[in-house]
Amino acid sequence: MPSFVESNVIRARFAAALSDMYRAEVPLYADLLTIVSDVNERVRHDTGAAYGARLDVERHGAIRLGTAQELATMARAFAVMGMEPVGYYDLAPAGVPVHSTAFRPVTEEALAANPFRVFCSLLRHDLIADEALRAEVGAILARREIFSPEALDLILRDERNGGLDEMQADAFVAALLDTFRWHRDATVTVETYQRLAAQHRLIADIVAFKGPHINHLTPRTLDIDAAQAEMLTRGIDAKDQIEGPPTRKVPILLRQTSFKALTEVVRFVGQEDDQAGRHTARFGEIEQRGAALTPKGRALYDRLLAEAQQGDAATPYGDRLTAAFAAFPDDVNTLRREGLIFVREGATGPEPITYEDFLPVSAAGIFQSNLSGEAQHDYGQASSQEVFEAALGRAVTDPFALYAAMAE
Ligand code: OOG
Ligand code: NI
Repeated sequence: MPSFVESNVIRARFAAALSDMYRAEVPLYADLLTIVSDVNERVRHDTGAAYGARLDVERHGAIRLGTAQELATMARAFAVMGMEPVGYYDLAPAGVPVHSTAFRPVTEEALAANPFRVFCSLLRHDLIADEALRAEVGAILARREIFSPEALDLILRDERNGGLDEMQADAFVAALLDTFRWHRDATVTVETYQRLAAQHRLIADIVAFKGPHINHLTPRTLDIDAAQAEMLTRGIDAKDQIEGPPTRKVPILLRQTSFKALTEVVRFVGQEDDQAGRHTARFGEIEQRGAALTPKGRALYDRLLAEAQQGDAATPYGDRLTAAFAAFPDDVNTLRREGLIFVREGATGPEPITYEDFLPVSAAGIFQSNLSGEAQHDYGQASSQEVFEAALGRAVTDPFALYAAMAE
């Protein structure tokens, strides 16, 4: 009987390897890690609050895939690491031609072992209006294989045998890491790249390269306002608006801020070395996580956020947000009594359950902040969760059901 490496352990190794790779490729990310770890240290010291060891390694990443087949295989690769697709995010209403899910561990035990999660988007070919270009995109993507033969073989072994041994687990981590790597060489000519980018810059990012390079890796901070202030002090080009709810005593959901994408040197097909092309893809982001909201709490959140967004443009957005959220209770007992948050019974009373997912409005803001100058796109409202799930090869898990189970 071979002894298998736990999926939690494979996930932790993969997340660490990805973080090392990204740190080497994107120096800004190393700065973010330093800032976040300093801030977290200070908050822990000042509040005396105990946070599990998961916080020190907590990250989420994001990738964008081109085809249903890539998504289906990626789901199998994540399954090796105990990560399931949770939630459906439709980005089309925000003018981004993708729909997405988040691959993440789902049990309390697995989250405590390592909470690594990946926001994973799939290009919606049906939203490419130009028919000839849509066909070309299909043909370009059909020619690429984003997984190495070793990775495919090890996924299959895991499925057949029910796990991977030590050597196989390490080989799997190394092989899958290659899929997330940045490639300087594009797979298309500069002319094709420009036609793709003219349709939508994100389409060029998804289609013109060998694989779905990881585009950011986000550490979790205990105080995003402090971390944001520290960024500005260090001259980092942060977005001026934090996405999500305002500062509160009891944090809810997710607050995020991101930093401008890097301009990368790339080489298009047929280009000489000295004709370096340019592409912007990879960026930095930090986030603070708060309590998971019940459907009732989420409805209130969505209503107040819309109120702030539609409010008087003469009032600064931050003020509108604070004013709107005055209607959202801000102490654990009231939040619990009114059924707005999920809680578990801890040693010292009710403890909010941490939100482990993403927010489509914030995600759209993150996409947009890295597409400055991109025209507004109107893709209408037709959501297609069924199409996404058919591509995925299974249904996505409902996040509310997971929180409800943890709250029992
Ligand atoms: C993903 C954007 C979404 C977040 O934190 O909401 C995201 C992307 O740009 O590919 O990562
Ligand atoms: Ni993100």
